[in-house]
Amino acid sequence: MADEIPDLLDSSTIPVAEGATWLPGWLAPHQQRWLADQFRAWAAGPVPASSPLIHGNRMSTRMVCLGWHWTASGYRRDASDVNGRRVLPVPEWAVRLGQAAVAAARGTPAPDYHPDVILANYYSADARMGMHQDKDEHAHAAVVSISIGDTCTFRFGNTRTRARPYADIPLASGDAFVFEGPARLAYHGVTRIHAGTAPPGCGLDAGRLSMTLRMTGLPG
Ligand SMILES: O=C(O)CCC(=O)C(=O)O
Repeated sequence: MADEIPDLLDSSTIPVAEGATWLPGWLAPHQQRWLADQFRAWAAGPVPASSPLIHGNRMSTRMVCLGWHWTASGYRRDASDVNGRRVLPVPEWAVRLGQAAVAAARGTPAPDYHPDVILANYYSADARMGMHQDKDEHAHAAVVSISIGDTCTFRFGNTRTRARPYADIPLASGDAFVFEGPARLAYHGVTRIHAGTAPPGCGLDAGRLSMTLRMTGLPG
């Protein structure tokens, strides 16, 4: 991946809100394929993909965590709700990938960005993610989301309420989305997966994979 990270400043950017930027077509097909292969390797263990419980209900995505294991009660090192094993570390290439995405969104290098957790979610055609804020982190640093496979409708809202105003964004395979600063605590979710839209060669035949990079602000 070292030489495969997209050029920092060579991608189109679409501002969605102050601090929120959509990077359509940011990753080439061979990069998407490579990331999909990484996900399959992560899902083989030590901690397999699982659907975390939220308020007694299972999420409809299948999640693999790196760096820290996420549960509805916060981040921990061991996947106590799955098999008790420690999750894999965040690979160095993923830190550089995150820095490249933040740099592309800002239009300036982002050496300050050091993601220490990846939440990778696989969505089958009927999976969704309800509107929520990412507020389990103790740091206010950027969230980077990368999409592979079927296009989804990604709803990106405001910081006050799950309701309007929001924008419905068709995140497609290879797109990245970065939110930070005034947009960091905006409510967001995935309202629909558009089955059959995964482009040939992206590494997924069906469904959608998202990789979300964050800084927890927790002591290493
Ligand atoms: O799948 C996505 O793009 C969004 C994931 C998400 O909202 C999250 O992990 O908090």
